[in-house]
Amino acid sequence: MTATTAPAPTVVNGIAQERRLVTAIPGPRSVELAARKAEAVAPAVGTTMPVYAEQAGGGVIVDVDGNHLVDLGSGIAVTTVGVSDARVVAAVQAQVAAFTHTCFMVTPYEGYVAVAEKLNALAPGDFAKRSALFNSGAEAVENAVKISRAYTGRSAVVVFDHAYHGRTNLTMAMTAKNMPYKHGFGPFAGEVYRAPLSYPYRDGGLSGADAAAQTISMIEAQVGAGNVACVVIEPIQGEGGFIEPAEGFLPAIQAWCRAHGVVFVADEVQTGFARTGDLFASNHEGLEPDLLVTAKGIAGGLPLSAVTGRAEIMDASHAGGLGGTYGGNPLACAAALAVIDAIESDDLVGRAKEIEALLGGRLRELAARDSRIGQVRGRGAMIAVELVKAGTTEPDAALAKAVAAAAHAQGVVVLTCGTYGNVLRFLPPLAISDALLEDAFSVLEQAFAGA
Ligand code: PLZ
Repeated sequence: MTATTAPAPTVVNGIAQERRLVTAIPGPRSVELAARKAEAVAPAVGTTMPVYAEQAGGGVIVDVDGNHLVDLGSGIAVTTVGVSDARVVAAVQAQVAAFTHTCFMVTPYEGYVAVAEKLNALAPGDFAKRSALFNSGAEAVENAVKISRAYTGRSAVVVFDHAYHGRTNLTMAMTAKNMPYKHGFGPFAGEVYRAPLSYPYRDGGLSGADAAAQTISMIEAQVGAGNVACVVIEPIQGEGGFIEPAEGFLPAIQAWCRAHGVVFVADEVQTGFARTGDLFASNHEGLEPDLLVTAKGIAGGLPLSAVTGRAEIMDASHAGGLGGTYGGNPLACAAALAVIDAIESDDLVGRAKEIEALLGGRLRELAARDSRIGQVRGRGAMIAVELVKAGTTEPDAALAKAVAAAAHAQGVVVLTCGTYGNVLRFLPPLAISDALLEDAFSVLEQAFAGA
């Protein structure tokens, strides 16, 4: 275990940074709300835990029954700076009092421009850049495809096995997994082609170069380089199971894109903003994506997403061709500016590395004694374990479900993912204390022992 440099506060946003259960999970008020949900909300909108939030701060979510839950999910990698960080709250409060909305396409405002300037400065690559702002990750991915098509005059989009890019029609086509994302919702947008991904745990440990050669040969044979507008890839796949391609895979794909006039798009919706121990996961192997797609961690929970890219590519779409009523909403921009400041001033990139050492270290110790943990992987505060039937590589989704359920019952919010549903993933807020992480790990350890 590594020592943390600064002592973590024991109270954040008025909330004690400790796990504390005062009722069964879910408690009676949550049960009541779940009954109302069943009547009022479309059942297709699922919930990981039937526990209703009332307040949150740091690494703790307090439910309507007064239970303090340890947050290892960050609302799916969103509250990177901590739930309800005071600086983000203050920035949004000031903005909401000034004006809530004018629409940037009608009477613009400084916050949007300032966020674009920050993104252009922070995105990898020493070249002129521009940004456009949207609301959700899926919307930004769609816009990256529009921008790539307008620039190249080509239509094909190449995506990967295990990819996740969203739930809109085009992004459903780009997402790999049928259930629950696509089943019955087609027909899907055309001109989307799926290529093999480097997946070291399951591809026999192909080198990055060999895996890339396979992928490139598939693209050239089945799509044709001259038809490809863009290749869209998550540098570490999120929903697909926190899959890190073998070293060299991503640079080889980027180099092929460059050589063939194909726009290389990094979908960093889940990996972005310090999560992986770099500001962007692309930094890890020195990638310089032509277009970088960000969302989630950018604005501390307010809906904001962006496409940031090479000026000549971003400039190719006609005036008025990109936008939307709420894209770059002033509240979300105020939050994003505060988040970016907090990432810098709190050295959250460094904190993500400490979390990797602590949680990744503990999980590796556990994996050494439990052969149901096939692999521990991920970087920074984006760590996962892929679970298998002991002594095999056969995915064990039931085990992932059982461990998650046992952790939930003890007040630890954990998420599952993976094409085979057999991956437990950990995405704590970077503001979480070591003490909370240690406590959550001991709950997980017991959950494994009991499953
Ligand atoms: N690209 C890489 O991870 C969102 C999806 C949760 P939106 N991932 C969480 C769910 O079940 O809906 C995601 C992502 C990557 C795009 C998206 C889409 O982002 O903001 O959910 O549209």
